Parts: sequence; C-alpha cells; structure tokens
Amino acid sequence: MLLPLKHKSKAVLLAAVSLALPLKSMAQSSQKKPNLLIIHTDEQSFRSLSCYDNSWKEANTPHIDKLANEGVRFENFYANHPVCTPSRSALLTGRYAQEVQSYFNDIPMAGEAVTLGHIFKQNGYITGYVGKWHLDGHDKPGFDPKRNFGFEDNRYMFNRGHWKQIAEENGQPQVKTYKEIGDEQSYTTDFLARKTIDFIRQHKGQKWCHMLSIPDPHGPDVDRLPYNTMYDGEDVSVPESFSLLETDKPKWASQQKGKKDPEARLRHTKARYLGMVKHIDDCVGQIMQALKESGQMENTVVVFTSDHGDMMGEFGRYNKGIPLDASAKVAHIIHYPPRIKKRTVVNEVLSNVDFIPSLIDLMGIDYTDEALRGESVVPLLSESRSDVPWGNTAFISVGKLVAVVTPQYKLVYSEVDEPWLYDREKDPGEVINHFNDAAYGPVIKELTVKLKNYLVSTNDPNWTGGLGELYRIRTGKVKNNVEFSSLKGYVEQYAR
Ligand SMILES: [Ca+2]
Repeated sequence: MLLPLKHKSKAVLLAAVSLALPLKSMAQSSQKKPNLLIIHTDEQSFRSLSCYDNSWKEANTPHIDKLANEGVRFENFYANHPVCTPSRSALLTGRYAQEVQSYFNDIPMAGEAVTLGHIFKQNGYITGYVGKWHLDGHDKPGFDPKRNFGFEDNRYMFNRGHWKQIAEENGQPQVKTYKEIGDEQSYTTDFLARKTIDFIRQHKGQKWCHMLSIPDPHGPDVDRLPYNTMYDGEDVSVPESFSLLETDKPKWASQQKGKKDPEARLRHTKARYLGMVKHIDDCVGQIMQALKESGQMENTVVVFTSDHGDMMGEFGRYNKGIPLDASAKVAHIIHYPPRIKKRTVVNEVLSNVDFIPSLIDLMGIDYTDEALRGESVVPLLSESRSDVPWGNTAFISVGKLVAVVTPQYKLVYSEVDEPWLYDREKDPGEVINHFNDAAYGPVIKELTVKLKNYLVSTNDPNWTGGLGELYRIRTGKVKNNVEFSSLKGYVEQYAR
C-alpha cells in the first residue's frame, strides 16, 4: 500500500492550479499536445553551467543559459539517489529507486515499472530514446535493449559505458575501445545529438517524446579537439573546501586517497571536464536550431537536466554518491515559451520524483497513478503564486546514508558517522554541523519525523535492512552485515 508522502489533497492542488492559470494560455486543452524533448547528461555539476552559480568563473554555457533565460530554472532540484542507476529510475518512474528495485548501480529496473516512455506512448506519442540508459543490469554497452520500457525507438539506446566514439555499420551502432576518440561525426556526444536531430526532423508533424542521454561529462575526462584543449588547468578555480581538514568533515565525505599532487590532478581534470561541458552546450545549440528550423520550437517542451552532480574537488572529492549539494543537487531547466514565462526561477525544494507529475500536468497528458510519489510544480510557475502549498522537502537515500532537505536545512543520518545537520541559509558551503546545538532540537525532531515517514512508507533498504539482498541481486554474492542498526537507531531516537 503506497501512501502519499506530502499530504496535500487533490482538490487543494486543483484549486491552486486553476487560480494559477493562465500561466500564459488557457487554450492548452483544445490545442494539439506539445512534443517533449529531454536532454539529460551524466555527472554534470550544476556549477558547470553559467546560468546557475558564480563559483566556477570559467563556466560558459550560452545555449543552456538561453533555455533557462527563456524558461524556468529550478534552483533546488535534488537527485533522490545521487548515483547513476537509482537516480535515473526515480526520474523516469516518479517513484523511489527501491520501489522499482534499482537501488544500486547495475540492478535492472523491475519489469513492471511504469516509465515516462510508457505514459507518453499510451497517450499516442511516438517515443524514442538515444544514449545511456543504465537500467538494464550489467550489460555493456548493450545497445538496443529488449526491454524498452515504452521507448519504442531505442536503436541508439545503450545500457552503460563511457566510450568516446560510436561507429555505425549497416545501421548497427558499435564501440571499440575507450582509447579511441571520435571526430565531429563519431564522438559520442556528436553522434547522439545528431541522432536526436534526425528524430526531430523525421517526426515533424507527429506527436513525439524523445530523450537524449549524453554519457559526458562523466569520465574518462577526455574529449575531441578543440574541446580537449579549450581550457587550461592553470586558469581553473580551486574550490574553497578543497583542502578542508579531515577532522572538519563527516567521514562519509573524507578525501579520496591514493593520488599524488591532488591540486595538479584537480586542475587537469576540471579543465577537461569544462571542455566536455562546452561540447554538450554546443550540441544543445545545434538541437535547438534544428527545432527552430523545423518549426517545432513553440510546440516542444524542452528539459535539460542530469542524473547527479560531481564534487569536482569540493571536500577533496570527485564524482558523487553523497548528499552534499555538489553531488546531489542537479541542474533542472524547462523551456516552453507558450506556458512558462521568461526568466522564471523556482527556489522551492523538489526532486526526481516530482518530474513526471510536473510534466504530465504542464503538457496536459492524461495519466493518473497512485504510485507516483511526487507533485506537480506547475502551480509554482505562476506569476501570482504566493499562496501555493508545496511540500518543500526532498529525501536522499544512497548507500548507507539517508538525508532530508528543506529550504533551510539538510539532515544526514549514516552508518559511518554521527548525524550532521546543516543550516543551509547560514552555511551554504555545508561545513558546520549544528546537530549537537540544543537550539536546533525542535528542527531535528521535525525533520526526523518526516524522514521516518519516508523510510517506512517507501521500504527504504536502510530502514528495512534490505541492503544485503539488493547487494546480492547486484553482485550474486551474499553480504553478511545486512543490518545497519545505527542509522535506524538514530532515526528512532530523534523522531521521538
Ligand atoms: Ca551517472
């Protein structure tokens, strides 16, 4: 039995929507439904986009910035599970990863999971998917998976891997080794963007839903020329927390060991990463140009987002997997001029599970499902939106960590360290632990009650002790320490 996490009645929500309209047009229901294009990247720091944050002075992404400037930018969009497979499963099903089995990387999504692909296909859309999928188990690369989850044209979908070149022979995509770097035609980002442009042109005049999932800027940190040498390591910024002492941070955020000259590594890595981001941005520009030239710009909802962020030197770390903002907070932009006012910024907290409810509301898609966990953000897009009720809470669950995020706070419970409470308003850099400050006692209780409700109602494996079984599904091996009692103990104690 699934229970809604945010107790808001449908009637209240509908009233809010009708008050909020017209966003720009009330004629939506009588018009042809818009197309949907999702551009999704892998491991992209929101700080790498110049429309998001000023801390990376070298970030320069004019095409993605244009989407944000002509649409809405969500400032506090969280990945519920900031690693690849589980984040993607939550985005594409509107449910938490543990509810569709994909809690760890490489665990195949449950066959009965209903995805965005199914929903749009059922609504008469031509559906297509190009690029990295990572919801079909261990297969690598695994082009054209048999289980397409509603994405009918999935010839250029592949399960996982980060090759820098895709070749095509007789309509069959192929990869060779990681060392082979493609050219303007065959570099993976170019190849996939071109397949998306082909899809857009081919289906002009039809109702379509297409997702492009670019495997960059995830490592290996290399791109084709000119992007690979576009940035100089000497010029990139080093984050303030790069040299933070180990004693000043939680154990789950400790520095990754075993690398000589960490600053030189960071400078080299970040320069290459910025090149990959620039390349993605140029491809976004080409795709938008194709939409414009084919006369479909006004009738297409375009989303830009990523599966999770990248620490890129913050706390001396790389990649993701922890609840700190650089890892868990992601870029999320929606461009749809007929209904979204230019330069809209939403500061409320939302997460992957809110994505499907929002899209189907925005696009007028006929679909209801009690299993959907999130809520539509459409009421938050209205200009007269001050009284819109909103849960303003995101839950994060990854490995042996769980967290709850609100506009002001982030509370983290884990197996490997004491609890941490961040005051996001006073300490946006997330370095001070307020958990043992008595003044925060009532806040800690309130947040822990919310978190417990999430853990219980979604059967989070950190709560049920199910991590061992998920590990077995992933690896085929039995793990003995399946009971993670300290995390559960903290939650029990502080929810009282
Ligand atoms: Ca990923």
